[in-house]
Amino acid sequence: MLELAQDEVGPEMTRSVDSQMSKQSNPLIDGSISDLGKPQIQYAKNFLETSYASRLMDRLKKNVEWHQPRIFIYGRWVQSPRLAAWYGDKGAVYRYSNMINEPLPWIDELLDLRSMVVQACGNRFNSVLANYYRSGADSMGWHSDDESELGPDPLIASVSLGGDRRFLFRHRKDKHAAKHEVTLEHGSLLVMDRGVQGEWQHAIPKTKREVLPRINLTFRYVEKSSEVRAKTKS
Ligand SMILES: O=C(O)CCC(=O)C(=O)O
Repeated sequence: MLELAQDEVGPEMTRSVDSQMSKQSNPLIDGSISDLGKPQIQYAKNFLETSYASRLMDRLKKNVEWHQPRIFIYGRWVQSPRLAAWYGDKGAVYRYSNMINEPLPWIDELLDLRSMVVQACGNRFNSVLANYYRSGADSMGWHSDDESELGPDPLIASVSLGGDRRFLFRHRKDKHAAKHEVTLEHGSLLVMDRGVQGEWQHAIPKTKREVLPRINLTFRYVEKSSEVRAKTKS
């Protein structure tokens, strides 16, 4: 594990995981989306203390190995409209948009955050996709996190840092179903419970508004059998 340099970290970064989280006894609250049915989306606005979230954002900007992947969508290869990085346990290989992502070894900042998220959700995670939206021109197209290596019914936990962005949901099949929207704020945690990916797609649209840069971290569990399958196919 990387050692955090004391002078860069500040006192709060060295405190226990518990003290970085919101003081609520259960930091997850039901979010504003009530008619997705069960399962639910849960949103904790103040999951991280604001000052901790700000320092974490600065450190992740510097310490994550950001790159701009080429992704295959609508039948062609294009530059992804954001920076990204995939971290996880050895062997947590993740394929999406026709890319095979070998995990980078965990860095301390992400391990600490994973502990907090595990504690809040009671779910195990062996990997995290980091996305860096440099401005309102960066975005994430409609998709579900439904790759086979995530298992049939994954729970996804998503931490947001930096500028607010709109997070949209639309039903996968029912085009007439209402769309839903949550504003993802600095230091928040959004949990998409089991079943959501099968029914709904989500997206971060581009915006012309002045928005601050944003980092999003989606914690996932990549199943072992699929890791092996991914390796033998490649
Ligand atoms: O940036 C976000 O909040 C969304 C990220 C996302 O949809 C994903 O990683 O699958």
